[in-house]
Amino acid sequence: MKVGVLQFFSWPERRVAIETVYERALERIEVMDRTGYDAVWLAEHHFHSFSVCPSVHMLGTMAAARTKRLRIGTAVSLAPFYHPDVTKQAGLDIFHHRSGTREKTSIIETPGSGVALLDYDDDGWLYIYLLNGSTIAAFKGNEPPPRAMLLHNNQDGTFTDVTNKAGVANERWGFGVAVGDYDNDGWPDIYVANFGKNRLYHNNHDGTFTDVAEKAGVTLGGWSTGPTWGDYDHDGRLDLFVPGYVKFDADHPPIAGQGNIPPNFCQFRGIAVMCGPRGLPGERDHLFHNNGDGTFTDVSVKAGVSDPDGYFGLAAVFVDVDDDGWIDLLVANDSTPNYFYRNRHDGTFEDVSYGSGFALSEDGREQASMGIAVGDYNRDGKVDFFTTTFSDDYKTLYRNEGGGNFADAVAGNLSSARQRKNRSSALRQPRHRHSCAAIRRSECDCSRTP
Ligand SMILES: [Ca+2]
Ligand SMILES: [Ca+2]
Ligand SMILES: [Ca+2]
Ligand SMILES: [Ca+2]
Repeated sequence: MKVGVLQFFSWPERRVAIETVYERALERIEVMDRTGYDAVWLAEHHFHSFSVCPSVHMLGTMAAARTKRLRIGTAVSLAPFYHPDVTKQAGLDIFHHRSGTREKTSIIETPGSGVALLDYDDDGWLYIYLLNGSTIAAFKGNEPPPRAMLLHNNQDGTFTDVTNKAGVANERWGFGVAVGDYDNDGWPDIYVANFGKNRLYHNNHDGTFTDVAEKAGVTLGGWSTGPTWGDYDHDGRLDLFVPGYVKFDADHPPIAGQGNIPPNFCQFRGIAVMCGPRGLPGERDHLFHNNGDGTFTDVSVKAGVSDPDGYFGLAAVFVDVDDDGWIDLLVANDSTPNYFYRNRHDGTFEDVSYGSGFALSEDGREQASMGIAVGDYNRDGKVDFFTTTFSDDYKTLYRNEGGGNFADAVAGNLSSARQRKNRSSALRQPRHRHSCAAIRRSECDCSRTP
């Protein structure tokens, strides 16, 4: 049997007269009829969630087509959203992200950068700040560095590059950005996490920014990644957490088999690739307390969030996980256990990563976590989390079960008994960067690189 499909896209078709839709559809059915088709499916795709019935276009075509020899079938699919790509018409295609070379010979060339949406001039419209990466050549001053881009919203669906006027080109190797009004002047400021010194762009209220990171004491200087703002101590001022990734020396990139780096830490599926993060020394994390006078104090150790083992942090978020009115802190770590720090309400945090179930996947395995999305997906009033991971691994949906406990909702096929067993097993694992070796070999591929 020869079967054809005639598709209807309900939303775009509404711009065309019904008669025209019938005529076009019947013309195609005529062709199918003449060319040996035995049957045709009239398939309708809806682009909104409130309509699941066949449209008049499809029903009319059905009625008209009954006179034909063809057998007619119908199907309605539901696509809740329609996302046409408007990059070019919005003027956003002028931005080009760069990160090293195509060969990706070192780990610094592999992660992406980040983007922030902010209304920096308080006109009620969101603007786009796109971070850029860099190259080893640019980092060493041998070529112009790639630039970040701030795109002004023209309020007509298009954007204009205002980077030069705003003074936010960064021109460093960017890996994360977070927006927050740290000085409570009502205007959002921008923190940029780089490889090398970080930026704190203070909003001058006139469409321009000034980098005050040095004066504020938040430059750091290693490899910083996805930062987050939050007032963890309830003093009314936003504080800043900055995860660290890997200690990397651009002049002496890690080489397989040298130093403390086993050759299999620089392989992917048996093929030699860049080294890391396993085998490389990790960069620590930093919590900066806002002093209220334009400066910050690094309180990481005192607060209990300094990451003394140097896990490979890529993203962080301040959020009240347990609904006690105090923000807690989550950190997505690459190839190492994730952190969940519970706010103790006294300026310090309790590390409940393992007991909560957030440190490892349901089968007791550390994943290569790359990012964290926040939202209450099951509408039970408790905020849930979705972490992105490396290729070949599943992305984990952490369902918040209340009381600071998570369940891995993706690996839901495991029995609750298995879950309890794995969680208690995880609790016994040593908190060590290479805990991979302590977990059963069959559950952990140590040759994997991110
Ligand atoms: Ca501000
Ligand atoms: Ca604070
Ligand atoms: Ca809390
Ligand atoms: Ca929930």
